[in-house]
Amino acid sequence: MARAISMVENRGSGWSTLLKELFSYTGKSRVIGLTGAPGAGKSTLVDQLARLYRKQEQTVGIIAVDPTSPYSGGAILGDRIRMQDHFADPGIYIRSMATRGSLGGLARTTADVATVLDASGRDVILIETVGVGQDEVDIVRLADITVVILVPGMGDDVQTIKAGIMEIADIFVINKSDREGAERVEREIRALQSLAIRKDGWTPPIVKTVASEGKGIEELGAAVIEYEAYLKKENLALKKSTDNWQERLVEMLRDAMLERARAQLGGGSIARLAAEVAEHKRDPYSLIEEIVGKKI
Ligand SMILES: Nc1nc2c(ncn2[C@@H]2O[C@H](COP(=O)(O)OP(=O)(O)OP(=O)(O)O)[C@@H](O)[C@H]2O)c(=O)[nH]1
Ligand SMILES: [Mg+2]
Repeated sequence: MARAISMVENRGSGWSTLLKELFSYTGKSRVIGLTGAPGAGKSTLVDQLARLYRKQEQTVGIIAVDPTSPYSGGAILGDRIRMQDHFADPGIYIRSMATRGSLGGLARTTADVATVLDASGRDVILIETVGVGQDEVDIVRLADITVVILVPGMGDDVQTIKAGIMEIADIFVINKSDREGAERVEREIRALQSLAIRKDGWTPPIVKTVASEGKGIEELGAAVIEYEAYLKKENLALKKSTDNWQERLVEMLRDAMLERARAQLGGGSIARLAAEVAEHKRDPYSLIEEIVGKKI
């Protein structure tokens, strides 16, 4: 498994052959994406959810995305220590990804790693990502269920985070509810929810947790089941999956086309062309048309 994941992550030779073969075995895992500000308690919550699912005799795959990013410095060590509990349990597979800025998009690579875990027969896949940018929004979009984690006492947190992340939440978690202000955060979320009704008619529930003490975890598990039941009842699961695939296909196409254009150009020439444009020796518009072979 580790070798398969590395191959896919690094685009090692044979990666696409592997994914092609694996695809027919996928689509059975429940993929849950968890996102939130640095230090919100994502890893603690993932750890607790993993425990819950293991108790129900489900196998779990965990992908911790980009734990070495400057947003969450030191998390890798913290995650290792916290998750050591599980290391003896073959029912849990944990993988950290730190591929920001490398081959392909982070979202695509994460999706491909999830594909490997899915094909391996994991019942549940938990993806932890720091909710800060477009990459993360793209990552959680590939999940079947997206959990957005907020914490009290971060002032205008709800306000700042709402732009990108709020819309993608299927379930809200207010972690660190042992701290003062959990009710206020809940009120703020409710206020935002009353302004925008979701297209699918689902009102994301708000679950209060104290992850460090294992409180509220069963409620979170129940909220996940409730959402899944809603998708099923309303026949929305396939639609959601189709929407996700539409995004992913565009993304994959973009990558493939870019790769092809790069290969045609040969190494180093993008830099040379950029210099020519910078020196106004040629215009970028005709240049791009030439590269993609569209001559008007
Ligand atoms: N008081 C309190 N502390 C908590 C709770 N949940 C987690 N913590 C603590 O918050 C700190 C950060 O928790 P993590 O699980 O590492 O948070 P994270 O969101 O994964 O952090 P990054 O991956 O670095 O972004 C740890 O010291 C946890 O023990 C909670 O419910 N209440
Ligand atoms: Mg973490």
